[in-house]
Amino acid sequence: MAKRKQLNVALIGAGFMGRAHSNAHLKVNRFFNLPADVVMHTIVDVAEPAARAAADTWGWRRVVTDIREALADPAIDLVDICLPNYLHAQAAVAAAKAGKAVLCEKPLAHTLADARRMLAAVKQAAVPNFVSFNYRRVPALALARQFIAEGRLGTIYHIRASYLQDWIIDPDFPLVWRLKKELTGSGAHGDLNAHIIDLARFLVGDFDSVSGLMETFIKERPLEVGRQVRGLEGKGGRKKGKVTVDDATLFLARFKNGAVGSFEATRFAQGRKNRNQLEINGSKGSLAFCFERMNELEFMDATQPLAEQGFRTILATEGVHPYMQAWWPPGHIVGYEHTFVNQLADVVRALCSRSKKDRFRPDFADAFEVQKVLEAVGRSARSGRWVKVDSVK
Ligand code: SOE
Repeated sequence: MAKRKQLNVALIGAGFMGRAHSNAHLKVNRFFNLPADVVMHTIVDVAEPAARAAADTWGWRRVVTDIREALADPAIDLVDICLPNYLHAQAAVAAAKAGKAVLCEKPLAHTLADARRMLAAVKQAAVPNFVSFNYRRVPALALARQFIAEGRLGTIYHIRASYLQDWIIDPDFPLVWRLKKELTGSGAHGDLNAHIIDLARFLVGDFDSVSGLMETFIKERPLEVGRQVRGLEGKGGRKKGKVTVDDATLFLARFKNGAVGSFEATRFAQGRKNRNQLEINGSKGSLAFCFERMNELEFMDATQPLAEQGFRTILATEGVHPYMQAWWPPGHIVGYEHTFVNQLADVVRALCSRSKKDRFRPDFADAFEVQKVLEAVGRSARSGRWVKVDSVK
């Protein structure tokens, strides 16, 4: 039998996202029929116990604490970056220079300058590049995109998107890296608005201009002791430090195709845990989605007879729905972790194909566009003016 193509992966960062991606690497060939096998070759983390624990849990074959060792290994094909935002650029640029394909967690970087550097590096090295805006791989949202591409919504007028969480609402929640500008770039904005900006680009189109406001409700928090590993937890000490990012960012947008939108990201929406939701209204219909019911897409088709019109709920779990052929019988729903597996299946297909139809989006160029929108909103919040996204270079 002919030997199947192997894709050797080095995953960098054994924290929360490292777990989500490890699970994807482990599962992808067990559920998807793909042209290559993913090999969980190397796990990298500066903290050796964390790297060892990840290797034991997920089956990574080799443990290293220095990324340079993984990049120097000619066996490695794909570098998967799951580090805090401020470390993305250094890792991605080095991986590109080493000729590796790069998958990077979102947002692309903590600053526009770093994002630009990363884009230039993958272009110069001509390496395949992918960004983990995983919500594009929610089957119901991929279905939304199909409906829009087929013209089922007609001309799009509005997108109304919000991403609401509440995990830092306690003023004693510690000053974790996600609340320090120099490590994360921005707060709810870069963490959550980045996702809905990417989804808006996926579903509606390119941004023209934005007008935003940002607020920090809790200005000081206990300094963190220890390290976050599993998720978003954290332990605070006695000393306090300054919060240097936004707790909430809201903005209005105009799109190049004439549509308009409103966007809101906050970690202060009591009771909303991971409520990534959007509604899109077009001349022929509307779509609505909420991640807390992620298997469902609401669709209103205004071409139906008036007496039958209204929103209906599509349970996007049939084999005809995007990605669902790989999973379970209809109605056997999928969850958060499946979005990362679906995404990795698309990465593997893109790496094995030269065909345009297998091009993976979003890539670094897409994520740089998201970064420009983030930056434009920040500038607008500071100046109180509308900002053209293309004025951000
Ligand atoms: C924390 O706000 C977080 O884990 C984000 O960093 C992720 O990107 C989002 O998908 C879920 O919430």
